[in-house]
Amino acid sequence: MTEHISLTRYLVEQQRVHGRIPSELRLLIEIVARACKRIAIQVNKGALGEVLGSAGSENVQGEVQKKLDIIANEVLIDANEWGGHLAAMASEEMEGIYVVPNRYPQGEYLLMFDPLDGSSNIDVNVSIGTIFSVLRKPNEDPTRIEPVCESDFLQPGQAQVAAGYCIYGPQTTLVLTVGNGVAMFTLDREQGAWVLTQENVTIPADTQEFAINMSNLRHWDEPVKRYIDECLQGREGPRGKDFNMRWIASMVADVHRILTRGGVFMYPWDKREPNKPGKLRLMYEANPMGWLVEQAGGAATNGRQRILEIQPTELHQRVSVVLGSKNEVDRVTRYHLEAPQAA
Ligand code: P6P
Repeated sequence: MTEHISLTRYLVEQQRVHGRIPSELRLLIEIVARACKRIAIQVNKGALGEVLGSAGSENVQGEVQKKLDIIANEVLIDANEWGGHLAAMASEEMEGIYVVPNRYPQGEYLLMFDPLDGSSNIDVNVSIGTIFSVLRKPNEDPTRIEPVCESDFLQPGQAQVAAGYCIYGPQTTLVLTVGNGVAMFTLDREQGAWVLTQENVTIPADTQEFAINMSNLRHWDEPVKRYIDECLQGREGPRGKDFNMRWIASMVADVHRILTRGGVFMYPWDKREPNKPGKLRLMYEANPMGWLVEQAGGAATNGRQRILEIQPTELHQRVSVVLGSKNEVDRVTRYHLEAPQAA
C-alpha cells in the first residue's frame, strides 16, 4: 500500500522544501480545502436535503441562483473571514467585494471564487465544482489608510499565488497549484481527509478531443469555425486524424478531463452578445483554470492573448477561453491572429 500523503504534509513540503508558500498562505489553502469538504456534504445530500432547485434570486450576472450556489458561497465566506489571512473576498455570487469585518484581523491575501460552477447540472446529478484563486494585496503603501477595495483585485492572472478547484463528481477531488506544478487530492471519506493521489499532472501537447458547445456554431467567429470544421473533417481533412467531442457544461468537469487525459476547451466570443468578450469570467474562472493548465504544460489564451497576461478592468469581466493541450491551443490562437478581428 503506497503511503498516501495528506494535503497538510504536501503544503508543509511546498513551504519547507520548495520555499513556495508562507505559512499564512498554507493556512488559507487548508481552510479553503476544508470548506470544499463542507460544500461536498451539502452537494451530496441531493434530494434528501433542502439543497436542490432555484433560490428564487439572481446573481450579479443576471443568472438564476440555485440554492447550492448560495449555500456554497456562505460556506466559503464563513470559513475564511475569521482566520486573519485574508483582507477580502470576491465571488461570482456577490456584486461587490466582501471586506473582512473589523472584528477579525486583516491579512495580506485576496480570495476569489466561483462557489459552485456548473450549477445548471446540480438537479441532473452531473459533476459540478468550486473554483478559487488567491492574490496578494498590492504592495502596501505604509501611509495608506483606505481599506482594501475592488481595484486591489484587478491584477493579471500571472500574479496569482495559489489556484485550484474542487470537483464534486464520482470522486471528490481537489486540484491545486502554488506555482510548482499541479497536484490532485482525493477526499478519503473514511478519514475525512484530502489524500495526495497525483503529483506533477501533465497535459499531453496533442489531442483528438475538443470541448465546445456546438449549438452556438452559427454564432462563432471565422477562426473558431475553421478550427472546428477541420476537426469534424477528421482523417479525410487537413488534420489527418479523427476527433471526439465532449461538452459537460461544467467548466470544472471539462478542465478536469483535460488535466487528466488532454483535450482543448473553448468558450469563444460569439455574435449573440457581441459587446461581451465571452461568457466565462476572467478573475475566478479563466485565470485559476488558465494557471492550472499552464502549470500542467498546457496553454490558455483568449484566442489572441495569453489569459494570464490580461489586465483586468472590472471584477466580473468576461473573457473568451481557449485552453488545454498546447499544440491545439497554439493552432486555434494562430487561426485567430491570421484572421481580421471581428468588429
Ligand atoms: P453553456 C457553467 O454555467 C459555465 O459557467 C461553465 O462552467 C460552463 O463551461 C459553461 O458555463 C456552459 O455554458 O452555454 O454551454 O450552458
